[in-house]
Amino acid sequence: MQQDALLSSVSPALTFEVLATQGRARASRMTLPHFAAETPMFMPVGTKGTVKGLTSQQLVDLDCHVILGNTYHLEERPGSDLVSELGGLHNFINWPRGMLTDSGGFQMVSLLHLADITEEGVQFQSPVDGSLMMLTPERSIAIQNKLGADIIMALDDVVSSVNTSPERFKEATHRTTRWIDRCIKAHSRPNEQNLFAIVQGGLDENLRAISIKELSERGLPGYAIGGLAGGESKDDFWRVVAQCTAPDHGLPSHKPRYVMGVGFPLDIVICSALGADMFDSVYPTRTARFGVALVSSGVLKLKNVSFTEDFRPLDIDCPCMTCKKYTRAFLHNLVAKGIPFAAMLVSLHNVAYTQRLTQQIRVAITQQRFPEFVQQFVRGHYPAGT
Ligand code: PRF
Ligand code: ZN
Repeated sequence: MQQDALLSSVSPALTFEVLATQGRARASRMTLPHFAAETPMFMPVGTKGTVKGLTSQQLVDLDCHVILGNTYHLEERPGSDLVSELGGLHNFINWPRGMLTDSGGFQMVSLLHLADITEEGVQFQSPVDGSLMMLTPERSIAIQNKLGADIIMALDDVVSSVNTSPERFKEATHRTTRWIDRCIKAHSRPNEQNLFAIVQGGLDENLRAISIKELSERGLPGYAIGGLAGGESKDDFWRVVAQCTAPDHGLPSHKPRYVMGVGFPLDIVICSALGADMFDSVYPTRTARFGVALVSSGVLKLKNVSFTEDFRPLDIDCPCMTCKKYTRAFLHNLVAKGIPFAAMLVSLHNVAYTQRLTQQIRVAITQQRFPEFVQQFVRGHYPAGT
């Protein structure tokens, strides 16, 4: 049955329709060139063109709607020219659904610690061969235009939300606005790819307000909330997300809102309650490689000897292949021996868990029982007295 949208926006390559709301939370459909995605949604990260440990088919089977690629890692190897010659990133990695590429600056700053940021762009030294690479707004967009993802991200000036001076936050906020205009000008495929802007401003309410206002005026198909999930307190994190999603003076409510770098289940639930629609993080797959499984009571650290004779699945209610076929005892044995197959099996389960969580959120909002869902989720994770 076709539902009428409560709020909607139409851009050349993206249609966003809010189908149900409860409080600030919303369940929406976001139609992209390669897929009609449902939100709130979690997007697994495939930094170098693959979500570590999982095949494209497994990601389709887990009902992932959009996955992430990264400009810097793909440009470094195999290079956007080669990917473009092979028909774009979708063809190259054989992924039929939605794809989003991040602009690259954040990864250089956060992972490499070798970045030098100026008005021109972000310069950094390749950890592979020491060569210098300069990522300007124009270059980031040119690379992303060649990769061909459904959603491309603006180059933003990202600074850590902790241990940064007020002057640097101010500079980064205004520079991000100046760079969005260079990104918009450089974007050569607005009918096929959607450029999202990224709100910055650290934990400062005034800077965030300026960033929200200036970026919203650009009328882009969607908006991201950046500069969070980097070690600030939960109170600060949720306060800034709440400001960015506020009905008054927040980001446009008829457009998708994406909180970058969020993958902890609790954060996905709370940010959805605050009105965010999209999330991404390496957390489910990275934590799987450390032998940590996500379950309704929190996490299972599979290295723990208590699992030696535990013949239950990771999660009795989980329909994933790992839970259908393998016991905790078997997984513990693989993890304890450092066998890579363990990482694959636990990654599969963790992505399944995260996808199921967002699906449950969407259904709960649609059925107008999201507050009860949040209560039940929190009770599962934090039993009385803990
Ligand atoms: N900017 C970009 N990518 C990101 C972030 C950001 O602020 C975050 C949050 N710190 C995760 N990924 N471009
Ligand atoms: Zn499972």
